[in-house]
Amino acid sequence: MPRKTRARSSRDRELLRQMLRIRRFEERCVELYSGEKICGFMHLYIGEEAVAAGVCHALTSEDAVVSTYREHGHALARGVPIRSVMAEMYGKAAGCSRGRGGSMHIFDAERRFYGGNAIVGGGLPVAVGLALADKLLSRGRVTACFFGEGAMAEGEFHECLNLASLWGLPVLFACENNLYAMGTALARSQAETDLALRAAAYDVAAWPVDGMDVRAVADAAERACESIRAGAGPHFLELRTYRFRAHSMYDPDRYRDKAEIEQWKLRDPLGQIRLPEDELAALEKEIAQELEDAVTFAEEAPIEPIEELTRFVYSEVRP
Ligand SMILES: Cc1ncc(C[n+]2csc(CCOP(=O)(O)OP(=O)(O)O)c2C)c(N)n1
Repeated sequence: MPRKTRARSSRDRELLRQMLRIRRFEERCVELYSGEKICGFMHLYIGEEAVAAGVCHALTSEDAVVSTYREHGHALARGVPIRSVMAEMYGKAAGCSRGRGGSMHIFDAERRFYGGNAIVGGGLPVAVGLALADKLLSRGRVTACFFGEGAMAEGEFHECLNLASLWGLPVLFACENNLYAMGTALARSQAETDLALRAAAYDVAAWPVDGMDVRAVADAAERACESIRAGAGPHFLELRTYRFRAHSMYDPDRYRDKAEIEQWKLRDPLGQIRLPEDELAALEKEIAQELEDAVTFAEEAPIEPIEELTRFVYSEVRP
């Protein structure tokens, strides 16, 4: 069980702040979705915040992050400005992907946040390619790649782990094991459910972590990053977590027992670090203001003019 204790350090406070920002951002997105301000697919991260907050805390601004379609939390924890994330959710041109990507394609090359990817497992080769470039250029950077346990059933996962291990690439494979790939439970689709063991088959250092305990996640990510930077090659963390909400906004969520969901909610990562009441209230206020500013920004941002719609389809540079 995660330890429910008071914040002891500035790291604890920062981890709690990031988790709370992600939670409040997504709760607001649900309201905006109901009001049809946000459209299209939307996958919520609520319940899994400790993973993004803990892993991103171990990275430097030089490192890279590659994510999935459930990436609002990774983007925010990475430092992608909340205004540009919210404007992207609205499909506005001021969004980080010019409003062309929406919820599943948050992208910010300046912060080395390389998506946002709708394809299950699609980020894995991107991460391995980024890490290969870093290794060839001796840059000493880490690429953190988030993906779900469902992606481990994809051929890309096996190809990527093999190459990353063979070439000693600086990748942190951060597997978010929330036990379900859409409506399919891990044990119903995979013969071996010990995910670290599967990664270790490629001679990659791998171990499981309590993904509901943000301190445990941050400790594990720090340890893995230190080892990767020291040249030990890729590392794999199986982050055991749970999504409190359905797979996406369209999922009626009929494949899980309600009692199971309630059981996991008792381990809500946000409840693990306690702050004195006045400090928590101040933090909530700060986040609410940041969020209101982001919503106002997105509301007021102009929609891309129709004449621009065919831009960015083909290269505008003529050879
Ligand atoms: C290549 C591919 N196959 C199938 C899908 C449809 N699909 C979208 S999400 C998903 C489940 C993936 O589960 P997991 O990787 O565990 O991530 P989670 O959604 O639980 O975060 C599937 C099968 C897809 N987007 N891409």
